[in-house]
Amino acid sequence: MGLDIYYFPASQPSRSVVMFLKLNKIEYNDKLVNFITGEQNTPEYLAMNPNHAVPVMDDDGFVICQSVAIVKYLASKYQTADHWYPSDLKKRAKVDELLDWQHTNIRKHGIGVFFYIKLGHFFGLPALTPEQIDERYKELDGSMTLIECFLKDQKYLCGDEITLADLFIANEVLQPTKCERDIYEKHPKVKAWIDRVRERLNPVWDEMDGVFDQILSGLASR
Ligand SMILES: N[C@@H](CCC(=O)N[C@@H](CS)C(=O)NCC(=O)O)C(=O)O
Repeated sequence: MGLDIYYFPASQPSRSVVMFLKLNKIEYNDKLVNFITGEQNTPEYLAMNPNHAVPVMDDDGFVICQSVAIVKYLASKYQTADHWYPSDLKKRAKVDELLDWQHTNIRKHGIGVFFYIKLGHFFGLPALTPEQIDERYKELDGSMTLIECFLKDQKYLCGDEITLADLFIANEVLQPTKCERDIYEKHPKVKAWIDRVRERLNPVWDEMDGVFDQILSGLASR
């Protein structure tokens, strides 16, 4: 029993949850679920999460199957540093605003590039045509431009302190950087922010990114 976290490091919301746990020194039991080989589709896993996805948290029998809800629960339960998810109503609403945005925008457009180029064939999807690839990068470019607007002249997305919004959005941006094109070419401001986030979260960021890279290298040889 205790805090069980079902996750896979090639999954961006999984990395956000696990990074949050590590950064806040919260003890948990590692439960790896390789969604590329279909481990999320076993009857036991589906009984816990019928939506067959990682991450999932099982806190002594209390199960939550959405990454943002998991991290908000953990932030409250362990009373983590206020900057992650501020108690101030208006500051918190700004973090929530960006967490909602990430799910419907950068997440969608980052996956549109990364998932279909790197993982699609493991899920039986046809390869994208060059025109489709261009279109996917164009959509991602739109998300990157929005991130620049959100940043204004701030250090982080919601001001001068790092929040859950930076953690989740940075992990979404990381995903398509594993493909061939340089997504930062037109967006140096986003690159500078990612570098700042990485530095702020290290060594945890590099540790998780390294495991993600190992998974991708293993896939390339299959
Ligand atoms: N909204 C969910 C998304 C979870 C999700 O889409 N997970 C992907 C990996 S990033 C997955 O497990 N996919 C496997 C599947 O759908 O079968 C969250 O934020 O937790």
